[in-house]
Amino acid sequence: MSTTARIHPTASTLSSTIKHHFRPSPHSVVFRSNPNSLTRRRTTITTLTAAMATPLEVCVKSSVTVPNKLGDCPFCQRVLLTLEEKHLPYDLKLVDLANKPEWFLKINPKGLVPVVKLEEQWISDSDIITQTLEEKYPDPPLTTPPEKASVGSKIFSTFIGFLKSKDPKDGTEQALINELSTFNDYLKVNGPFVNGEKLSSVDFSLAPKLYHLEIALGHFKNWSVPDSLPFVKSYMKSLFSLDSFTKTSGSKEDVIVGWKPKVLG
Ligand SMILES: N[C@@H](CCC(=O)N[C@@H](CS)C(=O)NCC(=O)O)C(=O)O
Repeated sequence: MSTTARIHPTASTLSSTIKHHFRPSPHSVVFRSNPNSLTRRRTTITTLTAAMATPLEVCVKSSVTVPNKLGDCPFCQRVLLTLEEKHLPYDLKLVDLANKPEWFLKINPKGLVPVVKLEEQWISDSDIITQTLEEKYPDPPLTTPPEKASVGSKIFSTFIGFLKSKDPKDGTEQALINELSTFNDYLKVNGPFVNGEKLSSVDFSLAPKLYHLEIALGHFKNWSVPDSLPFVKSYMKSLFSLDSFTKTSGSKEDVIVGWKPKVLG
C-alpha cells in the first residue's frame, strides 16, 4: 500500500475548516445505500450496523453541466459503487475540479478525487480506498481473486489512445478492438462477470470506464463496441443497469464535456 496515498489531517485548523465547510455546504448530500442492489439479501447484523453508522465522507467530482449534482469521474464512481454494494451510507462532498476549494486542497494537496475519510484519515486513490473499505467492511465481500484482478486492465488506456487519435490509420482503433476481443473471449469462458456469476471489485472498476468508452467514442467518433463482441456488450448492459450504477453515474453530457479537451488536444 502506498504511504503517500494516506493523508493525515494533523493541523487543528484543518479539522475546523472541514467542519465549517462540510456542515453548511450546499454541495453536501447524504446518500443511503440502495435496498434494491444485488447484495440486498445479506441481512446480517454487520449490514444493519453499517447502515446505522455515521455516513462516510466522500469527496467526488461535481457535475460541470448541472449545479449541485454528481459528476462523471470513473474513479469516484468505482468508490461509490463499492459503498453502495457494501450498504455503507455516505455523505457526498461535491468538488468543482475547475475551481478547487481551499478546504479540499488541504485534505488532498494533489487535488485529485476521490478522497474518503476513514477513521479520521483522509485516503485518496480509488485502489487504496476500495482495498481499505474491503478490509474494514468485509461483508459482503467484493474481493476479486488476484489472478483475475487485472482482467480488462488495458481497455481504459487503449480507449483513451483511440479517442485522442487524429489519424485513422495509426492502429489505435485496432489496439482497442484487440483488448476488447481478449476481454470478450475471457467473459465467454469465465463470465458473465470477471469472477463468474458473482460481481466483484474489478467489475466495479471496469464498468465506469466502459461507460465513458461507450459515451465518448459514440459521441466523438460515431463508434460503438462491435456486434462481434456479444459478451462484452452484455457485460456492459448488465453492469450499467444495476441500481447502484444508475445511482452513481455521471450524466452523458458531463462525460462528453469532460473528454472534449482531450479530443481537441
Ligand atoms: N489514480 C486515481 C486517479 C483519480 C483521478 O485522476 N481523478 C481525476 C478526476 S476523474 C481528478 O481528480 N483530476 C483532477 C483535476 O482534474 O484537476 C484514482 O484511482 O483515484
